[in-house]
Formats: sequence, C-alpha cells, structure tokens
Amino acid sequence: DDGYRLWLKYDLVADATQRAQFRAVAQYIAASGNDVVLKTAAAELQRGLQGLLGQAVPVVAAAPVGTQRGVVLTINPTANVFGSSTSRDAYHIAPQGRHLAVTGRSGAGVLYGVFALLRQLQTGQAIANLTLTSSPRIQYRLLNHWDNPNGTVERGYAGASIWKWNELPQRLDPRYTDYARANASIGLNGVAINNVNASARYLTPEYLEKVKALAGVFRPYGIRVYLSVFWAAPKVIGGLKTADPLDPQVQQWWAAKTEEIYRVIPDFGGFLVKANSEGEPGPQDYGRNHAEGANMLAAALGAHDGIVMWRAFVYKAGSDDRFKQAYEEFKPLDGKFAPKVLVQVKNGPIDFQAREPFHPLFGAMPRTPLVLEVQLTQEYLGMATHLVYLAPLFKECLNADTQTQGPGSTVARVVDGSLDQHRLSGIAGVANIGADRNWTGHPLGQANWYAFGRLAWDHTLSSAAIATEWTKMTLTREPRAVASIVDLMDRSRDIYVRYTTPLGLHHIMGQNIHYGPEPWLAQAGRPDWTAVYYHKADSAGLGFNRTATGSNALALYSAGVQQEWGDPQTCPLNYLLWFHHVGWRQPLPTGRSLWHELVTRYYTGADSVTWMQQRWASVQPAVDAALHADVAARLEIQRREALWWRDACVLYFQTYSKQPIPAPFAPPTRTLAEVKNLVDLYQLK
Ligand code: BDP
Repeated sequence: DDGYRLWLKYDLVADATQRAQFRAVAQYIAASGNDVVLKTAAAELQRGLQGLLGQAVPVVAAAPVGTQRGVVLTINPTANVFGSSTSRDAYHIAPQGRHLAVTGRSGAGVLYGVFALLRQLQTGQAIANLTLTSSPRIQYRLLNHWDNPNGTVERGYAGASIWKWNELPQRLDPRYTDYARANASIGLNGVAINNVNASARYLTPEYLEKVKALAGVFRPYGIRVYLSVFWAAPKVIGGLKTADPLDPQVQQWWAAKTEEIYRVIPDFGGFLVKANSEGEPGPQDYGRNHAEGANMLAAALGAHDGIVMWRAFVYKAGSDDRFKQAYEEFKPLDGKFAPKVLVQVKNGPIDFQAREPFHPLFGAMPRTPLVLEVQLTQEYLGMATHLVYLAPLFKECLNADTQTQGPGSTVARVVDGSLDQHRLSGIAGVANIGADRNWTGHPLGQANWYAFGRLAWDHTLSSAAIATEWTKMTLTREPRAVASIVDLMDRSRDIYVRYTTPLGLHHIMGQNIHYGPEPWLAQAGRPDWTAVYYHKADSAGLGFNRTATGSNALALYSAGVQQEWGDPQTCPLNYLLWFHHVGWRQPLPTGRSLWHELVTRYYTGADSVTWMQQRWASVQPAVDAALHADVAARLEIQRREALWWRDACVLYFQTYSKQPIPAPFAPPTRTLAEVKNLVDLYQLK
C-alpha cells in the first residue's frame, strides 16, 4: 500500500454476510438534473459501491419501478429535514420506502451525504435503516497551502508542491482531482493555494489562467479557490507608486483586479492576507491600520460572493512580550472591519508550538468573526518524521473556555459564530500535503488532514472517534489493532510535548529548521527568535513570568482565566512555564520539585516512544507490510530524536538548576557539548 488512496480505498468488504446486506440495499443510484456537484456525488457513490461491494451499480435518472432497492440522491433546498441548520451544505440520509434517500440542500450537501454513507460502509456499519442528519458548524472550511511558485512548500515536509505551475493550465495532473475528492470527503470547501508570504505572480493574467484551471477541477467537488495576496502587488505588477489602501488609484487597481478575477473564476472565494508581519508589506507602511487594509479589499470584492481573511499573526517588536503583540494591534480594531472581513488567528499566541494556551484574541473581538488557523504540517512537531496525531491539539484549543461571556464561551463557539451571532465563520488548516506519493510523508500525517476536515465540520467529534474512523478506513478493521492504533495516536501528542517542551516550555527549538532542540540559542535576528527569551532559565528557576509582576500578558484573558492561570498553585501544569517563573526546588502538585518533574517528563516522554514502537509492532499482522515498515522506521528516528531532545534539555537546564539527574533516571551518557555539536551539524548550511 503506497498510501496514495488515502482513506478512500473502497476495498472489497471482507465479510461476505455484510457485503450481501449492503448489496441488497444498493442496487442502483438514482440522480437526476444537471447540478455538477450532484453528478460528482453519483459518480463517487458508484465508484465506492463498486469497490466495496464488488458489483457494478448503475446510475439511473429515476428509481426503477419494481422491488429493487437503491440509493436516491436529491437536491432539495426547501425540504424540512435538515434540523435547525440553515447551511447549504446540510444533508439528510433516511430510508424512504424501499430506498435510501440522500437529500442535500445543495449538490455539495448531497456529496457530503454520499461520503458519510460511504464512511458507514467503510467502517463496517449497517446502512439499511440509516438515519443521519448533519450540517457543518463552520461555514468556510479551508486548507491553506504555503506553496510557492517555484514548487517549494514553506514548512512542507512531504516533497514539492502538488501544483505544477509550469504545466498549467494545459495539463491537469490527475492528482488535482484526487486531492479535491479527499478534501470533499471530509467536508472541506475551500483552498487557498499559495503561500501567505505571497508572490504577486498569481494576480497576473498568465497565472490567473492557471488558477482558473485548478478552480475548474475543484468546482465539481464543491471547493472554491482563494488566493493569498502580496500587499504591494499594485506596485509590483500594477506600476503604481504606492500600495496605500486609502489611495484612490490603489483602490481602483484592486477593484479592477478583483473584477478580472471574477471574470475568469466566477466562484472565486476571496483573499487571504499576511500583512505587516515578518517583513511582508502592508497598510502600516503607509500609516494605515489592518482594518483600513482589509476593508479596502472587502470594498474591491463589491457585490461578489467573496471574503477577506486577514491574518493576525503579527508581532512587531515593541512591547516586552511577543505574546501580547497581536492582541495589542488587533483588539482596538474590533468593530472596525467591514462585514466581509474575517480575522484569522492562530490557535496560540506565539506560533504553532506543541502546546500553547489559546490565543487571547479569542473572545476579545466579539464584533469580528475570527477564523481559527491551525497547522497540519508539523513545523514544530517533528515534521514528517515524528508520529503526532494533532486532533487532541486542535480539540484542546476548541474546547478552551475563554469565559469572556461567562462559562461555556469556548473558542469553538467563538469560531463557529454562535457566541456572538456572526453570519460568517471559518477555520483554516495549513496543509501538510506535498508531492510525496502518500501525500503527507509520514503515513499517519494523513490522519491530521482527515481530522482537521472532520473537526472543521463538527468540532464536537472526539479525537478518538475520528482516529477510529480514519484507522478503519485507512489501515485496518481488525478490532484489536484498531484499538491499539487509536490509543497510540491519541497519546502521541502528549508524548511529543513531554520529550520536547514539558510543563509549558515553548520556542526552544532549532533556529533555522524549527526541528530538534536548541534551548541555548541566545543570539538571533531578533530577541524573540531566540530560545532564552522564552524559557528565561536562571539560577533561581525556569519559565516566563507573564503575571502582573512580569509581562502581564495574562491580563489579556478574562478574569476567570486569569484567576486560574495566574496562581502557580492552580495553573494547569501544562501551561505552568508559559506564565510563571518557577523556582527549581519549588514543589509541584505532583509532589516533585520543578527540577525533578521536568526531568521526569523528559525521561518518561522519551521512554514512551519505545512504548509507541511496541504498540506499533503489535499491530504488524493487521497492517499492510510496506506501510507498517515505513512507520516503524520513522518511529526509530523518533526514538533517537526524543533522546536527543531529552539529553539536550536536561543537560542544558542542569547548568542552571545545578542539581543531579534524580533516580531512577540515569544521567545522559553524552555531554552537553556533544549534543550541541549534533544540533549545529543539522543546521549547517
Ligand atoms: C511561522 C513559519 C513561517 C510562516 C509564519 C506565518 O515559521 O514560515 O511564514 O509562521 O504563519 O510559523 O506566516
């Protein structure tokens, strides 16, 4: 199994009785009309049923008279079967006479219903009396590709970009269709195809033809295309002297450019913008703020059905703590954004670390719809080498209670718009997809793509439920193996945190590659790119004091959160060093001192990778041999590197704690200098 088919394998159902039951109710597919997405749905169901049931299933315009049983696909925007949801993507599956009816408010709704039906079959559940009503909780469910025009992918670890710009628009790689199918199967409905560190190239007529070709592949799957825009495009490709959003010529340029885009791509989704962040140009270059920039683009969209997603990932050096900087720039702008603008906020305040407290902007901008941005590509989580299932990370953020409107004001409710009654809602995942045959490099990286889509659709699903679905569809349906793999996946992120950044440590990774440990990093282009800025180890203790006696970033949260996190006694240990500088000998609720607890976590975290290897070994007979060997080899790398992290961090922090490695743990057999050499070697130019 080379992994190319992802979770859409549609292999023959092994159990003959079950197969016979399925066959009895799926003898034909009825679908009529010209809706292009409905046609996709019928074709996908046909493909799925033929594979799973091993019999040809015809697509017909109407259910034949007689006794045959089949699946009837219908679009019915006014049907009273979708519950309270008003989403166009809603679907309803229910027996209807001798048929099984899949009804959608739109073609896309039917397509999502078809994938839900196939999922039932793929996971071995009965369908004869299936009744299922579902609609997405979040409206805009996007992948963000950080793909560059030259074919590289920023922070991509699964090979080159899947977009072949030199071949487009004449040649359409069949992979584009498979990509669209995979996205639609998990409910995603948009893709921003280029890096947020954007090139102006995509806005030229030449490239818009290429983007149009991709949009044409995605359209039948209910997926819209979005573009990341380079703020200074009016200068670079428009010949203007300025990109000032209040300059009438600039406004006209964007309005004309937007018209041009819609002429080429009538269902264009809109713009994603990284501005005045990490050296990218933006409205602040002209003394304007983010809202003035975003609103100018919103105005350019005019009456077109498109949106602006304006990123809040900014950290201008200025205040004493990077943690606060996005909040400081954006919070005052709440209420100032045009109705078509959503502000896109990363899950945490720093940058996709293995564990972060939720971003303080969630709950703080009630008058602005906020898009949650998470990262599927594991930039800071072992790239495509370490097995880290990310649903628990996403869920931790979604379930976090901002308490801004009393208990229950979760990030999920901010994002899905229900807390503040927003009309628009969105979620974005930075894609982990590349040209590797198996799409994601690490075979289990596919699960992160899958889980993102499933949670974007329904953030109340549990990590384990999603892992179970994915495992059954992708790896095996042998019950003991499924249970073992799901357990392994569900613990993997906590294990990763333990051997890299336990107790709330953060941003202590290798400077250039964001991989491996570099807690000693003290010199970089900016102080907030070093590690010492964040861990603040000294002879007294460890951690960033963000209470009132420190940077007071904690004050950005609601009173309830401040109260819990502000006291080192009640602050969850997972966030402790995010908010407190804790003495080395300070006892923690675990009964151990900080030093003792830190060492314990590094050692048990690294040991847990051995446990992961054993677990994986135990499922060997139930999983494809080549795929099993691939993951086993990656786990071996993970074990080596977990020890690398452990040794680097305990030896380095020991130079401050001045305490021995506590029993029963054996001190590292290498010196700090040796580990540093290793890290340097990995980062050699
Ligand atoms: C950081 C990445 C950088 C991205 C940036 C962003 O290191 O490559 O450009 O985020 O999100 O995590 O804009």
